Amino acid sequence: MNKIVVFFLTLLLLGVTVNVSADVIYTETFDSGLGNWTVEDYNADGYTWEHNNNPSWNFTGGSGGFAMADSYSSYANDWYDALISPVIDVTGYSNITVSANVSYQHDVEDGYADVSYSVDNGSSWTPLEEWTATYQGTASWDITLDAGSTDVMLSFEYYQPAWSYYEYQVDDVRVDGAASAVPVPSALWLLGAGLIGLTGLRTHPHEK
Ligand SMILES: [Ca+2]
Ligand SMILES: [Ca+2]
Repeated sequence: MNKIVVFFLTLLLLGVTVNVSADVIYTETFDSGLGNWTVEDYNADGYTWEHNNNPSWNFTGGSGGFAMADSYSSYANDWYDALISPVIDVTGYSNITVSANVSYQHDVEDGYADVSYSVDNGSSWTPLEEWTATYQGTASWDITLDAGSTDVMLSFEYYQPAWSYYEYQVDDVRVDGAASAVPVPSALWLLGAGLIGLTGLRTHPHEK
């Protein structure tokens, strides 16, 4: 095969291999606690998100432990509370997808369960979802990050202006992304590897 053709086929193969990779960036199953997630008790009543380790109470479609803002058991008069992720490093990724298993059972007028994200360490939040009707199961959202964004945070917020027979549950939070184009140093390294390979091909016949 013509050496030039081999050279460009090699580059093409390397390029395709690098650009199609999709990775799991982050997962949290809440099976052994809330991990390094934090809670915000916005209405400051002492009732807020907590870990629950009773799988028979997990109505999200997930398994094992989960996070829950539990109106029913607490008997709290109202809820305004958020479950907030740690900073998730998404440097080098694009096409970010967030997914989670959730259970929100709506029975209080004006109550809602929402999902939002922040790219500025929690200073401001962008809505992804706001459920004002019962929703149970897997949900996912695509996030388009501005160029230069390096991290995201997630917030699951529960608002109930009265006691509810139900609750808001979250399990199996996952962040996926596609690896961005290869940085220049890596591209040069791959190019170098390709050239070494070609050199080997060219010199092989002379070794006999
Ligand atoms: Ca779980
Ligand atoms: Ca509260």
